[in-house]
Amino acid sequence: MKINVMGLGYIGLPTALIFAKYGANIVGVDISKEIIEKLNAGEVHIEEPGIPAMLQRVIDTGNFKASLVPEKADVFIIAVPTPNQQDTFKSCDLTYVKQAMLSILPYLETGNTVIIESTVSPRTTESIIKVMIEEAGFNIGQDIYLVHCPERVLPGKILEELIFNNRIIGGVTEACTKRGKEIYELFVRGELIGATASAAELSKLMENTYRDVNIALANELVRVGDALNIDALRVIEMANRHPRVNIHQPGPGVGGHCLAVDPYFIISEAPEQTTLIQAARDINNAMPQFIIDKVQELMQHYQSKTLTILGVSYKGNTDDIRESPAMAIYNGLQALGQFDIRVYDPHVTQSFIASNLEEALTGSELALVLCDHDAFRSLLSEDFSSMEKKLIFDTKNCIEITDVSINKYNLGNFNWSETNYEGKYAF
Ligand code: SAJ
Repeated sequence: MKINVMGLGYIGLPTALIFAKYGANIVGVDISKEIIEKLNAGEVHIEEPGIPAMLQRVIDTGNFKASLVPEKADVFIIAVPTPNQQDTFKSCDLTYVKQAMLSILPYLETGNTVIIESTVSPRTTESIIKVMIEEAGFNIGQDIYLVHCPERVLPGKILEELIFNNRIIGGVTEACTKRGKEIYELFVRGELIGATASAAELSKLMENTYRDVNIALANELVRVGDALNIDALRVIEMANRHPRVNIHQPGPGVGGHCLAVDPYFIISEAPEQTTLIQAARDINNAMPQFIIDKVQELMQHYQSKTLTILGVSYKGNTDDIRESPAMAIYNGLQALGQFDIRVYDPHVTQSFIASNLEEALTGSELALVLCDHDAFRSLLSEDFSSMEKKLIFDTKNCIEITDVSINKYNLGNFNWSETNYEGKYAF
């Protein structure tokens, strides 16, 4: 089986490599010359466990090559980004999907399968992609098989989840679904769930929306606890011991290219029916400002000027800063012009990031933890010894230090008043 994978980013590259590992002949296509050259030289441009070794392996076996242009093949998989548009409801931007489709049309032949893995608005495959292929002279379900097979893997665990997660195979016709299943059977060990393309699109979007709404509930609980002087973290811990309750973890906001993006694809198609989804987005979007306000209070209380941000990626153990709430907090604090701000992140390479933790913390008066990287979880009290004031504000509740010489505030159970009746976290 020969496959063209269009788009070699966080999803396209692992997908291409895993198909190659299981014996398919892969041409990975991307519009970036730099990415193509790097990959063909065995170098990876994204951070994801297991990918560098797998790339080397499939280059050695001759099952993978990267190219700027597609080739004739049996299967064409589209895994390009679909960012939000700048319109009222931040709807789905199909520019890259359409470009990828146009670039494969000259290579399409009867019997080929086209698979859309990119996240798209409900009904896109049927009403836009199908029409593009039909206009090129093909019948869907007879000449060309068209399938929406949404990616649902968790960054950080992509290779494992690609194999073991259940996979939705949304065919435009039953024949399309059947063909889609035959393709993914090559490596998927989870169930291959047959569906219509439209139901597959909405399922993918609702999965991320479910998580976004539940995180919003946790973040709202933090604000309630803050207003009522109650430890929200303890509330979450206890409530989650009920057999049917699973409150998610609060944090400095929701980032990444999925949870902070996908709910808008539903909102834009059904604005009047999505009041809850819209409210959740607003709550999560407001978290960076909530953190900035708390940092200002802390800095004022301790009469401090210098602070160190620990972590700027959108979540732990990734270099991805897309839609990162930590970046919004960094920029917001910078814009205040009141503080001397240092930044340290072992995963992200940017000019404003200090080269090591000690350099970032020496002389600092507050360590503001915005990411739960493993490298931060394992920090010891000694790691903070060069600070001018030993103060930590942990918005991810991941630092486990209990040393009494370090003042640690957690998001969810800090108490900013002098009259904290539990006395635990009062200034
Ligand atoms: N977050 C919280 N509290 C939580 C969980 C997450 O604040 O309890 C934050 C994270 O810090 C991060 C954001 O939410 O900023 C998103 O992180 P995530 O780990 O929930 O998800 P993603 O965006 O890395 O990956 C999601 C996954 N979707 C689901 O779990 C339903 C993944 O399976 C999808 O494939 C991926 O989106 C995608 O590509 O759509």
